[in-house]
Amino acid sequence: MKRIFLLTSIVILLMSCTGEENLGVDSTPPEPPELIPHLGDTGDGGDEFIFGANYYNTNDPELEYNGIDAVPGGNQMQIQWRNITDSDIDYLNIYRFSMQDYVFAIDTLNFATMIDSVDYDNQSVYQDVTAPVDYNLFYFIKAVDEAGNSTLSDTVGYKLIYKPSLLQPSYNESFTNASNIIFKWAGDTGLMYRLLVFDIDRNPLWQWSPLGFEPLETQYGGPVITPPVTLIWRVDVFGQSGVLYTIEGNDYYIDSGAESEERYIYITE
Ligand SMILES: [Ca+2]
Ligand SMILES: [Ca+2]
Repeated sequence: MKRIFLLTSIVILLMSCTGEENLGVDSTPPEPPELIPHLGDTGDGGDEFIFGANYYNTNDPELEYNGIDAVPGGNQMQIQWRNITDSDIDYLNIYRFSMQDYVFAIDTLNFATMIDSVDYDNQSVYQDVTAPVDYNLFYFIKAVDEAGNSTLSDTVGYKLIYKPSLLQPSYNESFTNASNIIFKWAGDTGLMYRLLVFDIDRNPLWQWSPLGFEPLETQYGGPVITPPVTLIWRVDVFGQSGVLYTIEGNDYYIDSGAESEERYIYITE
């Protein structure tokens, strides 16, 4: 009895294999891509180098795996997803909607805008260069395989606010002593700011996080620097965080922020 069952199983297995090969058509849709919510920001974990703290480092995709976030420089939104396991992905469609677009109980695809379609080359990041400032923005993607099967991802959200304007030091300014540097910027939408100073390899050297109502100016207070050294600095701003929106029964806690342009400082002998 056992043997008959085994044989039958093998025959069925063989039949199903040849059946698929003869058809030659892939009817398996991709696994749903997993978008990464906003996990953190550069400098989270504080000024001390604490093992295991989140030192999100902006230009290293390995380290800056922090999900949806503002981008330094222009008004752009970065979205990120975990590696897609399917080996036959052809392209990705990128969708966006705001809370203003959202219509209750209507299929998301009816009010979301497809903002781009990109060839898939194993990338796990996309930058939306058309993201409007001061809107709660939600993103999802559609992965389409070579046979045309498609699957939607989950949804993530973030809100870009207005960027701080850097006032001083000016572009590429030189100093002989880092403690002579006065950082100064302007901004009016932030609940908190974070001045970030990196070395040329983008290791965080020093940070300072004043609240929005405090003077947005400080002297360099990081580790002693022996010239010649090139520093990179920028200012991140944070607005309200964890604001709850419910979309189609799912709760989203939306953070907000922006990242200034980056400037170089030369410490010379
Ligand atoms: Ca497939
Ligand atoms: Ca950030």
